[in-house]
Amino acid sequence: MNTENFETVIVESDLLILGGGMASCGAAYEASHWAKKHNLKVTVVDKAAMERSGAVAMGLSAINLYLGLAKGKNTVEDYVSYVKNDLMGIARADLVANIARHVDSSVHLFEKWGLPIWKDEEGNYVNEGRWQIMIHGESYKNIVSEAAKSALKELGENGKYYERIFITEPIMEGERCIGAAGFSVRENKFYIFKAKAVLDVMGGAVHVFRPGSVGEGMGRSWYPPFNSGASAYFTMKSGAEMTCQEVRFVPIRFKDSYGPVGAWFLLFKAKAVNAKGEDYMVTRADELQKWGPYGQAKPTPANLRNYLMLKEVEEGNGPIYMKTDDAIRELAANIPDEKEAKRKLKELETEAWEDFLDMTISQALNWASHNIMPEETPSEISACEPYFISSHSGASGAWVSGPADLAPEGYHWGYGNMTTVKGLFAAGDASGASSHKFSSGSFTEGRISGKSAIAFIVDNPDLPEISAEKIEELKANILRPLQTFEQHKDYANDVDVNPNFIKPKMFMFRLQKIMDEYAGGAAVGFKTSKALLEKGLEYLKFMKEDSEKLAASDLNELMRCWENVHRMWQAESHIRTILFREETRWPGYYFRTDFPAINEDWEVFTNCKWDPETGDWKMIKREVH
Ligand code: SFD
Ligand code: AMP
Repeated sequence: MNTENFETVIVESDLLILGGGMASCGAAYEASHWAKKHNLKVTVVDKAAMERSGAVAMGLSAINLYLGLAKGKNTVEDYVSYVKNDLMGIARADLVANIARHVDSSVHLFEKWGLPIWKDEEGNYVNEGRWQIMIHGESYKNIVSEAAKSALKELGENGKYYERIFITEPIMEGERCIGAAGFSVRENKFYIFKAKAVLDVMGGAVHVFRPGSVGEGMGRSWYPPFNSGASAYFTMKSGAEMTCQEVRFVPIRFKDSYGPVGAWFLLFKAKAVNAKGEDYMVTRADELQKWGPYGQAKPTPANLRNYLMLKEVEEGNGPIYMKTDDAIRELAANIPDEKEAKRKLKELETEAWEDFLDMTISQALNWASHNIMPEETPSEISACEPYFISSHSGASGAWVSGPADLAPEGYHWGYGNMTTVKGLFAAGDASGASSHKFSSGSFTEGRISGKSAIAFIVDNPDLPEISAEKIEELKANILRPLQTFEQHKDYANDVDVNPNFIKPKMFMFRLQKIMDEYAGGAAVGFKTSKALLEKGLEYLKFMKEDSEKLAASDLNELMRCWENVHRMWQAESHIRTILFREETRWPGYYFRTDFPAINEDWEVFTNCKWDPETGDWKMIKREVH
């Protein structure tokens, strides 16, 4: 593709929201309200179409964070202690509490906008577990994005959203973030977005590690492969301090199609067993003692539940099964009336299928194509490849300022959810150390950040300039893979094998191989060590050099090139942080064979920061208050 005919489009805004997912929708909704009062512009940019973009694209079957504060069901303190235990002590209580105290109102908004929430006979929400409520959520994202777009439209000319624009790079003026550069994935257009404040909400990172689904299954994953590390790249490249970059999330999922397990464990009360029919949570309970106070926490932290299962697999006791059949039978067993029992059974079967049809359609297809009827046949479950997602049970992301009234010394620098870079905010999967926010909490954190970013803009009303020279430099660099391909494509007769360049797919395979084998991926049972990590870093250095030679034959491949550069940065910060933390704290997420135990001295946040001036990485310990 010729890059000479690319138009440069410059968009000026006050608040720039990058990404169109749950946190973005919350931010757009809330910021529009405050922007109207101050006559400010709000712009949202999504690489996809907001109606079905991000992790909620396929829908969800539960809202995993709802406290029910008004009904006195739970307290914010209960939630904070649940999250801290689940993350083995490593969580920012101020951030978690801030989201928890506001999340119920977001859920009530979803309902008002038309999201069907399950109700019991008294009209109360139906809980899946203590914090989770059931929804008929196939259209969850359509509903939420419609509300966000309506809020932007209320601003008239001051409210805009751009879809199918891939954000590639941050734009800085000294130590302040003043915008972003990207390109359309449909038209020959290069974009510069200028802004007074920027909110990074581009989701988590998928496909950094080699997935279980390879070959014909490639592209299937639990979290969307379209969330490819742009959030972390953006904050790191801006020079922002990151936290918990070692805390990946390894979900247990229905094998190969990635169906989530929450509804099965919590709503249906199913058990997971090894091939001999043993419940490893019972038979291996003693092994929890080794993991400090967290081994005794209730519920058992997600990573420790994983760990016990991984031990079974390691000892050759697989396959591991979710006993869907027993669960359904037991739930219908105590109903004396035969007709009523039959009706209940049918209802449970429907709910079982809806759980996946609402959220992970491939899992329902898997059942259908393997003649599985959940009421009769148990299903295999397994540990997935690692994901970077701080809104669930991982924690990686930007280190952000906490709320003025809750944040202790050192956790607060003026504007809530601002990163350590002036004018750059982060929320949802982009902000770290505030796990278990899920869809509702990410939307809520987006609201908090949107409001706070508007306050920043009111205090910093100047719109910084970006020089024409800078714009041309960004454009040339971002479009370079198209030129590289054009220049060398005829050298070889196979576009995938050419000594002058590397295609993004091959680049991704190489990255995934390094991460899987050296950084404790699924293939090596999530185990790693100093020696392996250092070797991995050595290979990543070569990858960084080769990234200069990425080549793209069209706009879609250009996006793939940059997605993989983003993944590579996530990978490097991950390896560096695992290396820094000399202990094993989350044995079911990754295991340091050279430091195989939890160590009190490491009950700290391990942060990192890339220096845009020198290109050096700095590793930092921060206290857990
Ligand atoms: O059970 C760029 N999640 C669940 N949350 C729940 O509340 N209940 C559930 O039942 C959940 N389950 C679940 C969940 C996710 C998935 C995939 C499944 C099941 C199958 C988690 C939530 O979905 C998640 O916490 C939030 O969505 C996180 O919100 P946010 O805003 O941080 O991320 P996003 O929604 O994925 O949006 C990201 C956006 O960024 C865009 N983007 N835009 C421009 N340029 C780039 N370079 C970009 N890169 C990405 C995306 O297009 C998107 O708009 S259960 O299994 O846990
Ligand atoms: P998942 O489907 O695994 O994403 O989980 C959905 C929700 O249920 C999350 O809040 C999990 O933390 C929670 N959850 C899943 N499995 C269990 C379990 N066995 N015990 C306690 N909580 C769980």
